[in-house]
Amino acid sequence: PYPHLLAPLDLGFTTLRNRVLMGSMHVGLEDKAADFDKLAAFYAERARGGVGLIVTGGVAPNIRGWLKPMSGRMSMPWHVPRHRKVTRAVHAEGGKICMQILHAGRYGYHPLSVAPSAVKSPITPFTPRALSARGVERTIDAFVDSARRARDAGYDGVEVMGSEGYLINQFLTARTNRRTDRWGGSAENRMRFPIEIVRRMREAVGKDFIIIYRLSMLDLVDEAQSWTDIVTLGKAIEAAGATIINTGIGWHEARVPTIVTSVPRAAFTWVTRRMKGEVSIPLVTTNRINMPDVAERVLAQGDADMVSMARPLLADPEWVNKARAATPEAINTCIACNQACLDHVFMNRRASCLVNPRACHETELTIAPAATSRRVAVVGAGPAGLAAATTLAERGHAVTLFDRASRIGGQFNMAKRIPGKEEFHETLRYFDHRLDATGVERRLGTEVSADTLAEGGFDTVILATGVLPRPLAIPGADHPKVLSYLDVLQGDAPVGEKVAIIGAGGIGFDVAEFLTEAVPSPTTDVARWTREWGVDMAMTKPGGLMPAHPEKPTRQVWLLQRTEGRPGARLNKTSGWVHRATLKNKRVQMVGGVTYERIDDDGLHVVVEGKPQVLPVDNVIVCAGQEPNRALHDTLQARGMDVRLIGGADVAAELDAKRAIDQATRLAATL
Ligand code: MDE
Ligand code: FAD
Ligand code: SF4
Repeated sequence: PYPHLLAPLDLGFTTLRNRVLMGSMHVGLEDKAADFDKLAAFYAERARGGVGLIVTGGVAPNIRGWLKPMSGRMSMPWHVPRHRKVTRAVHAEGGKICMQILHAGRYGYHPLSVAPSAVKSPITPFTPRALSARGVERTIDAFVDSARRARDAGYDGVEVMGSEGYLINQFLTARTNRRTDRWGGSAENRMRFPIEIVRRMREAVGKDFIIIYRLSMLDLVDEAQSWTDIVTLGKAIEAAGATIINTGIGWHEARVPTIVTSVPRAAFTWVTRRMKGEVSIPLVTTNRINMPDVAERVLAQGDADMVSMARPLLADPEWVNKARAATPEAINTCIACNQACLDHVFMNRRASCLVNPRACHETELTIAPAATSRRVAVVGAGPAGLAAATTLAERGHAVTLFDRASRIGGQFNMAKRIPGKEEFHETLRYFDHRLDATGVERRLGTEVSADTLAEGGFDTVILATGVLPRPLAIPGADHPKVLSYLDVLQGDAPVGEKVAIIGAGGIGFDVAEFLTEAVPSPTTDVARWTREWGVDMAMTKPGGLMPAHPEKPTRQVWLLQRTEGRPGARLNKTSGWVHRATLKNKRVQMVGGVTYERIDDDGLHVVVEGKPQVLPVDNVIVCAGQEPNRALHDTLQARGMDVRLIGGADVAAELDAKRAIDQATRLAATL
């Protein structure tokens, strides 16, 4: 299976076992020496899973290069030994690993940050100090010194982080480099910094050490590098001694999404493709590649020599082994939600994975065979019930899974219908496979009562019965034009041309996208999607941006909330801005501080900023929160049964599959 993906890659002095590079991810375990046993276990599990080459999360070459105060760095003798734990663990599993050297420059979230010029970024509060000419030299030395120490620590190589808007990128563009010395002023001068880093690094580490350079191939910001300059830089980096060139897409401050779930699969491999033939060392492509067929296609069509995947290996450490075994259906697919990985890292929390709570918790959350087998009933086949049932069965318990619906998935069956959330299908495909693989007995289309459960002879009942939508309590709430999101997303109720949505939480936003986007959505088509977001595939101008051409909204929608302020402020950190921009493009009126008066034939009567208004809508859709559905709990407990609550049935909190799956897995790991 997958002949291109699984082919070894000969680098001359060493050979990688396949074409999968695990992309750099800061997971929150790299900053303290005390966390390195956990970090080693995390990487070892991925090496055991067959990955060709791992790249660590970014390590700073000096204090000024910190991402945040006390970030991990590699600049002192005592930084080396802790990394040996990681390299030994990976090598013991037959893997290879490179340490990424990342200098944050003006993205450093601390007052000591430096950059080519004192230009603040729009997404950090600190203005960097401009490096002196000596400071530039010292920074290059720090990169080289880090690489030397990485070699001492047993790494097979390093990756020089030259993209995503970090320090090296800041040197490369007029946007951030206003210098007039030999490090700025002309494109050639601006390129000197990374070229010198790679050249001196190669001299210092010798020939048989991997140097990956992550080249920013599409900046997606203004005043960026032109394609001609990027090619010139790529060639110079090769000449300076790099072994592999990896692709970087978009600065962090770019306003085009690059990795969230609504970005099409393999949406940017055409960028790497443009570099093919310009350099002769292997090229790695990246972004939103998450399944073997996608990776194989990208390589077979010649876009690159390797694929980088980061989050997909959080979701499933066995990804490569499963591809090799030709069982892609067994892969726990990354749905690109960012909820447990990037969102956590941006909030200074340890990363994990929504679909795999063991990620980065390998030593703490272990799934071992149970001492004694129990008979367990799991009621509800939503994410919580599915995670609990399969984990319990894997441990040797006899599990019966009930749902009143005729199919598994619970609310994920609604989520997967939202344009841009097509990936949610994959989680249900995975669980469908895993239910069979672990031997869970399915009893679908079965409304469960306390009697059925009492008579079933179960030792334990796990209630994963989810949530009930909170009803609306205003005059006219029973008007025929009022629908709940269930009516729309589950019941396919017809919806008119003009719609008001009450409640602008995650579900309100999703419903607004559902009502205004065409089907199939641009997420299924790279060309439509790039046009919609203003990405110029011809790369005519530096940065690769062109005017955005949003597709026409299919309805006129008002998205309303009672709370003052801008709707969507509480959406997730790294994806919320994409949802807000999407609805803005669809001309959805987003209004905060709304008082709802009543609903009648004329529409929805509201008061905004003290002024009464009538929104002349055909339908009002209620997305006003949810309550736990625990109807069975008290009766079962009164009968003396061992009953547990998980997921939405325990705490109802809108978009919370992360909590649901985590809680279910942890409970199932200990029963
Ligand atoms: P926000 O609310 O979106 O923006 C704040 C305000 O700034 C404005 N803004 C801009 N104005 C002009 N030009 C721009 N380019 C620009 N960008 C933002 C906004 O409009 C807004 O103004 P307002 O509307 O309020 O008037 O920003 P936020 O502070 O909530 O955060 C935004 C994010 C940083 C989360 C963000 O933009 C991010 O989601 N971007 C995409 C990131 C991404 O997906 N990158 C690709 C891969 S991830 C990766 O490679 C590695 C990640 C590791 C972590 S670090 C680990 C360490 O501990 C990255 C750390 C990055 C530090 C900046
Ligand atoms: P549910 O998924 O609600 O499952 C409960 C199941 O129990 C149902 O299948 C129901 O039929 C069954 N059941 C109930 N009572 C009985 C009974 N008596 N007998 C038999 N069966 C019964 N979350 C995120 O984290 N990220 C997202 O991006 C996201 N997007 C979403 C988009 C939409 C449109 C919606 C509606 C939800 C979204 N969610 C998202 C929320 C997520 O789906 C829920 O957090 C999650 O489904 C909760 O899982 P659960 O297993 O607790 O409950
Ligand atoms: Fe992928 Fe979501 Fe898991 Fe992150 S949390 S690895 S985006 S599935």
